[in-house]
Amino acid sequence: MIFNDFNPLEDKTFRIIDNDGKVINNELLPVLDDETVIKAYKAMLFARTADEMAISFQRQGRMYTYPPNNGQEALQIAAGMIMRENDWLVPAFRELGAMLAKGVSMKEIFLYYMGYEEGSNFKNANHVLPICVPIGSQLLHATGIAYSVKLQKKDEVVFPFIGDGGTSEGDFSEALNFASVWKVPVIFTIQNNQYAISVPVRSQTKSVNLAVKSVAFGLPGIKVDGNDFFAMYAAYKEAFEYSKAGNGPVLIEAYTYRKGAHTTSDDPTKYRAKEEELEWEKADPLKRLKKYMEGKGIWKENEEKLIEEYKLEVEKQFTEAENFRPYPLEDVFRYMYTDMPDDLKRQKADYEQFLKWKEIRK
Ligand SMILES: Cc1ncc(C[n+]2csc(CCOP(=O)(O)OP(=O)(O)O)c2C)c(N)n1
Ligand SMILES: [Mg+2]
Repeated sequence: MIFNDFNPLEDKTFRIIDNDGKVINNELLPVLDDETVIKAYKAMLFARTADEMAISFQRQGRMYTYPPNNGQEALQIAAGMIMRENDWLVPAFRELGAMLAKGVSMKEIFLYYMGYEEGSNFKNANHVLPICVPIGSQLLHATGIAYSVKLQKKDEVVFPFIGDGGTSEGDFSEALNFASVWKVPVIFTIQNNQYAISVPVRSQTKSVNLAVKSVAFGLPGIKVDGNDFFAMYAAYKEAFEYSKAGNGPVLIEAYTYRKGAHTTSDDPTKYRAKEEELEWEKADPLKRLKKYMEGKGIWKENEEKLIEEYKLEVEKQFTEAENFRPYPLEDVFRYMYTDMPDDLKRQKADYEQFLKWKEIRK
């Protein structure tokens, strides 16, 4: 088992290709045909293109605050390739690649960031929970779903995601603990992108790494190079087989880097050095996988042309989202309860008054 060979207590990191795309661990290289590797790269490239366009649309004032994913594509696409239709994706808010891989559309993603409820109601993606902003809470949902899966003897595995900062929340420990005690099928992924907004990991924990937190709760854990598509794929594959067979949960720390800002409201130059960003640039997941493919002579596509195609597709989906139905004030208050409680009714009436007052003042 790979998990046995990379003991997080010894701070080992599981890696298969280096920054130049060279295989350094041939023994554990997953068996994937060329076509599948190319498909994975294209999915990563699509996710990156879509992400960059989302930032641009936000900058144009055409949608609200957005959390960039640039740099975190490999681990997300690897997870997406392992998840089956009935497996559950339980995202936080920086899982664009995994959501796309599960069948969520960019139109739905855009609708979410325009405030529409329909941006959480995925038409062609099965078993995907809505984006979850209250840090850590989604892990409890994941353990709960897995408990129900086990109770109903279903063949489904649950894939929740959390950030490095999220591991300091009580919810993280509670979810891992009970998933382990109940021996339910959950694969927890920590996207350790080194920061929680401006707070670096070293200010977050005294643990030697984040995977080691699995030890206390009695489940297998592994720290993986999150920018190494092959290592992430191999780790997920093993975790998946293990959990699916009824052995209980697994914790994967995907060691990666958030290349962009925390959100479009953040400025990372205020808290991190350019040198650090340049150092991580060398480990960029797309560059690494492309170098691997070039080394094998299997990458023959015109990348510029591909990006142009992807941009047209994303643009089309954005236009559809932008021309969606009007946004009534009612929607802000409507979806939390079946019957709107009195205090929300009051808030809504107050806000309507305020809008009227603004209109009169014009
Ligand atoms: C319970 C809770 N506390 C605080 C916040 C504000 N907040 C939003 S993102 C964030 C940092 C999250 O960092 P991390 O878990 O590392 O995820 P990342 O943003 O790096 O993907 C915080 C503190 C929140 N959304 N929910
Ligand atoms: Mg983080």
